[in-house]
Amino acid sequence: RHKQGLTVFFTGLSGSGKSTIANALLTKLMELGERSITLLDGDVVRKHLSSELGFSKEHRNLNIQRIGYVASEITKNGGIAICAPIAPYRETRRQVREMIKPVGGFVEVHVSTALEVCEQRDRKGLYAKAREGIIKEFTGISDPYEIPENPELVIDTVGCTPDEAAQRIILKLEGMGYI
Ligand code: GGZ
Repeated sequence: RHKQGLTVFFTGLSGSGKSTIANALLTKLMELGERSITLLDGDVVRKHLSSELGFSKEHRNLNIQRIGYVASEITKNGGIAICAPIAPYRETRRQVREMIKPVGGFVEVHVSTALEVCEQRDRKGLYAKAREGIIKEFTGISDPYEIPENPELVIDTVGCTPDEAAQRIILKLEGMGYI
């Protein structure tokens, strides 16, 4: 294959559906027989790469820089990196884009599921804990989330299955000539 590498960078609130869509995308890309694909999921990265970090602005940014660096190496070597952190700060997301653009493709996907919906689902019970003040600096509740201004794709999981969301991303990647 002669195609360049690329990074699909998800951003969105906790419980917005990033991981689910990222996994559906991973499956579809593998079925298409695409190049080596690496999933850098938020909580997995936190465990293996950023275990000493908390959720202050500085620590979140450091976490995202690390993800961005690993994704840029994968992209540079012609692979596909799928990243799925919250990445709440616009400036940090911009830095990651700047780091990856020179070495390959970059597609930012905003999983825009509304806070009310994420909180109502509350799959892991984190929102309830954040409301009670048990978890501090929780994105959307007691910490900011800066909405992306120019993402390549916006996906609202209300009225769209993970499979449909992943298919929209595939079409986008094909349209951009990345796959
Ligand atoms: C946000 C938190 C927090 C706070 C723990 N704020 O939905 P999850 O549980 O499984 O994924 C979330 C994950 C966020 O880590 P990220 O590395 O994606 O965040 S960032 O991009 O901002 O660095 C959530 C859990 O960790 N979690 N405490 N205070 N999410």
